[in-house]
Amino acid sequence: DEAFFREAMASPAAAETERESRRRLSYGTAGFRRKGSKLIGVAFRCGMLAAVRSIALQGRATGLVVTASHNPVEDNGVKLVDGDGGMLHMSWEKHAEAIVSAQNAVDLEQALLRILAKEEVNLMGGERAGTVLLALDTRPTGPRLVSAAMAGIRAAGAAVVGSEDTLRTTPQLHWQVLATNAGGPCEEKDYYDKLNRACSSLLLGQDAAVSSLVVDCANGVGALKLPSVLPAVTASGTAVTLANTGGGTLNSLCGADFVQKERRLPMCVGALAGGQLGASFDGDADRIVFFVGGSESGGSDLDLLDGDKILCLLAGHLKRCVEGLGGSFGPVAFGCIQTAYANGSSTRYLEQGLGLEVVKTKTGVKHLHAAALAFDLSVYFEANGHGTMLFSPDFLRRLREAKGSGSEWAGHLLEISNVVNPAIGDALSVLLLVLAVLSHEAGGLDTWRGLYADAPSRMLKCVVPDRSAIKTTNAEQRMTQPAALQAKVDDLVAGAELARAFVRPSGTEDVVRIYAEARTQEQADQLATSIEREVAAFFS
Ligand code: G16
Repeated sequence: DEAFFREAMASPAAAETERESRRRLSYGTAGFRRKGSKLIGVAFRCGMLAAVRSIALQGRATGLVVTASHNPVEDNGVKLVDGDGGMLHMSWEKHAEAIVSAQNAVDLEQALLRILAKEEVNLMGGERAGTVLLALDTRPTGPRLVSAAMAGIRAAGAAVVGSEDTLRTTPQLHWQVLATNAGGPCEEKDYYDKLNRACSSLLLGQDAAVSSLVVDCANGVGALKLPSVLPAVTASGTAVTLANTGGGTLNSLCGADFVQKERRLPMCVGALAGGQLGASFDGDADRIVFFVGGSESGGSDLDLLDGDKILCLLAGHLKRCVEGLGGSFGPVAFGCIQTAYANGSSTRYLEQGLGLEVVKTKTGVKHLHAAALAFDLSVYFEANGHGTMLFSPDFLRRLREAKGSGSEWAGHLLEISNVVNPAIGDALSVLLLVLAVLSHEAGGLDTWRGLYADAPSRMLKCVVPDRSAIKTTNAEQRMTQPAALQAKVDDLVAGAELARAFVRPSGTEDVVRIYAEARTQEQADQLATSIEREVAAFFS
């Protein structure tokens, strides 16, 4: 399609595309990430691909979000949202890498032609009516990247919904794509209405689980959006204070990633008095962790309620609801999905304490989400606080029938499903879910904190010249390459008590991640540090 390529190459972003994308980038755990100033060409090309994907889906909307989530403020990223509201289908990731790595206009044209042929997309046919929804977080490089993405979308002949001002949390954009294609209400206001209605009905007549809550917004976009979902929470008696609302640096000494990895209170959140609950979002509000106690200077007094603890709270409540449905409801396939980072105690609690099925996948919500789809009802969480629950369409239909026949448990589960973001992990939705579930669970916050004691663990990261030298297997729990490094890890693990450890390349940062668990914190720290030394030595 000559006209299409002329238009693409004539756009202002196209020239930069050629200069910027010399290096081979991989699509990674959650899209392309690097310094925001080096992403113009990537954004332009991803705009094109999002448009082509929408056209390939016969005009169903797709999405493109400009964010680097938990990464530092100077980074940025481009993440594509597929027609079902989830992450870009994995079979298209290689297409994204092919067009981003093309070295010049001719390569780009050929890469696009190959994608069009492979996916049998005819841009000259009657199927040109693609639509791409856009969003960005609060990073300073965001608006320029959105402009480039818009040029790419238009060059590929699709319509753009959104602009350089469309600040949204990443999960809001995922939800909007899903809702648009479902043909229902799909504006930002509709997202708030849905959450608020369901949350207020879940909290109606309940005593608030906590009287006050401090939310660390990581100086990100969540700070702008959180107040819109708080009416039911505050009406139920929980006073909510927002911290790190934009005055400081994004994700710096604050946010979910900082709190989970460092186990320290985020800045601007002083020691929490009398068991008061805190929560931290990450920069684009797709992750949340909770905490009690602690001090900004660190220390062992921070009680972290991470993604694993959230999963256990929600799974326990859902299990009781399913039991409440009774035998006449019929069997319910109920599963929990975790990654290798899940604390061993949480997996034991789910399997042995609750008797639930646990599936382990590779890191990245796209993998957890895919595994969760196999169940009628499922909850997936990464330890870092990224997760949600899924209700299959057939299970929802059965719940509606049961509610029609008077089942209060079915009605309650349906209300829960309305607070859930079915597209992706969502900090706003999970915050409401946790508060609602706590208010329904005997013992509330104290019981939640005491569900299990975390096995001592330590996570470290090591900067290496080429993280792609590491290849893994078995949900990333073992390295297939370099085999010699895995052998060293095996030896070190064998030398510690109740230990396990793994090494994997990050999909979002230029680092290798190391995770170790052992009987004592000292042993876990030592094990992680020894492995870090081996990794550094291997790459030196
Ligand atoms: C992204 C993914 C998460 C993943 C995280 C860390 O999070 O969406 O599923 O756990 O990266 O990935 P890695 O260890 O490969 O760097 P976010 O919040 O940055 O989008």
